[in-house]
Amino acid sequence: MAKLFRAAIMGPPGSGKGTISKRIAQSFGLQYLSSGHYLRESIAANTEAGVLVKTYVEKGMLVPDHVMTRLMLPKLEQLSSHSWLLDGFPRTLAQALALNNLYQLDLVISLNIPYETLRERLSNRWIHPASGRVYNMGFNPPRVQGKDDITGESLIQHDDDKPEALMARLRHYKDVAKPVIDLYKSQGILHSFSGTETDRIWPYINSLLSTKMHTQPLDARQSQ
Ligand code: G5P
Repeated sequence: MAKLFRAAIMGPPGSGKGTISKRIAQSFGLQYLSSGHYLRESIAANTEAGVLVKTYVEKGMLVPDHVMTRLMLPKLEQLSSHSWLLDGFPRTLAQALALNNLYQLDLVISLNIPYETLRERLSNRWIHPASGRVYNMGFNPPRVQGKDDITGESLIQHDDDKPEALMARLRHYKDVAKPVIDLYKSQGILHSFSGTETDRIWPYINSLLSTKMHTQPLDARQSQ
């Protein structure tokens, strides 16, 4: 059996973690787990965890570490026989250390995107709440304005993309991410990518993953 591959992607709100993660999952067949999507799903389903995390997410505040690890680590246990990619977890040093106790990551991608780009992207972002599909009115618009491509249901904006919450999210990110980035740098698994366009960053990430996983992307294999 091929060795399992464990990766995480980090970056400030709006840096393209979700967009890139979906491309990685599709191209390389990794299971993809987004902490933000999982939290929003729990909120929408009004689960016990959803009720607990709702106020934090709406204000753009980080959910406390013990709550996050209690939610995410059991999800990972369910994926124990799969290669996976984490989007948005770990976010803090405490989360990274809790993850480290259970799994050795093979690779961490860190996205460095200028502030102005982040602000513009998030104010144009629309979501299909049931599936987590993300649209951007400029970069990745839905076929019919305001409607999900697959279901035709209405799109919404996140409460945490509204201006006050957004500023708080961007400010916090830097402080909290620094020790996590330093940890992964010291483990020799951090790969940073800078730029203003996901489509320009993607080929570098695609090529890195092809090398690290010693495989070609699924779409390339299928076309052979
Ligand atoms: P999330 O959901 O993890 P964020 O805030 O880290 O939220 P977000 O906002 O989902 O991350 P992203 O995934 O980095 O952003 O970016 P994306 O969604 O792919 O792209 C953003 C927009 O830009 C989209 O509309 C996309 O189409 C567009 N776009 C992408 N590339 C380009 C491009 O090249 N050009 C253009 N023009 N547009 C582009 O977490 C949400 C909340 O959950 C809690 C926190 O409260 C958090 O605020 N939470 C946690 N709390 C504690 N610990 C954790 N580990 C937590 N994880 C989540």
